Amino acid sequence: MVFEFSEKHIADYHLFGYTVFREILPSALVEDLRKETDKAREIAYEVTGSQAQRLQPLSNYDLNLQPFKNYGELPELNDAIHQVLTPNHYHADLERTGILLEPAEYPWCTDWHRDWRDHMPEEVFESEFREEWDEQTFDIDAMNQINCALYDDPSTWIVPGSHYRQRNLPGEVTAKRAFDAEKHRGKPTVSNTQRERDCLAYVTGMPGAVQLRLNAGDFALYRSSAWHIGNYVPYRKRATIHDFCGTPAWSDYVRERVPRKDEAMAQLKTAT
Ligand SMILES: O=C(O)CCC(=O)C(=O)O
Ligand SMILES: [Fe+2]
Repeated sequence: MVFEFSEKHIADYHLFGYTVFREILPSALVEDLRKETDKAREIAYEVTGSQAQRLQPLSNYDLNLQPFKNYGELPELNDAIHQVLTPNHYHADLERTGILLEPAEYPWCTDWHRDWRDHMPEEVFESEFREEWDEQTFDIDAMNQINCALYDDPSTWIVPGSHYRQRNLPGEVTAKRAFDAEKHRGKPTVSNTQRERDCLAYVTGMPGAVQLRLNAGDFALYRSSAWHIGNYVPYRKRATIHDFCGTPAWSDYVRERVPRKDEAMAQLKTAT
């Protein structure tokens, strides 16, 4: 089916925190991109090891970037993004864009998280970033991210509607904390099948979680402030373009906040 934009994409984005532009990539482009991501996979395993989750940013590696540029310029896609977000939003800055990949050896999952706030100790978030986070929750310029699947990809799960909640629910905190690095990420001491089950049990332990099922050529736009997770198995080939979707001002802000976080972390370390 040829992709057709509708206002439901806008309504869904606000209500659930994500929307999918189904089959928006032409098949010839998917094919060109798959060829390059086959190379990206080899490079990622070499650079990061056989459990690599991603290669990012693409511009750092010896790849033919032309198909990614063509993807970035797709008029239907840019138009759909501009309608859901604003005309100032752009994607496919190849100095940021990455590819998410399947692990080569064993299943694993990330922990349940909300990007940025869960990438630092809670006290650092609360003292340094809480105020701006609360504002960004309702700011369409902020916290937009994309996954664009080149193969069918059900790896990402999300809690619909959680993007609008500034405070976590007790059950969400409990579900997140059930993550065990040995059990869900490290080299398994159990079979791959058991590891897969253990990860799935952790993933589905989050209240309200739904699986984001993408088909090849689908483009998902989502609020990175929503609860989400990646759950990976080696038997399912994955090459999913992963990117932020920002305005120039948001891009500057994202760069500016990193040293602030580093400083707050260093201070916390000195204080403890
Ligand atoms: O694999 C995915 O789709 C999600 C990855 C993710 O959320 C992350 O690495 O922060
Ligand atoms: Fe994330």
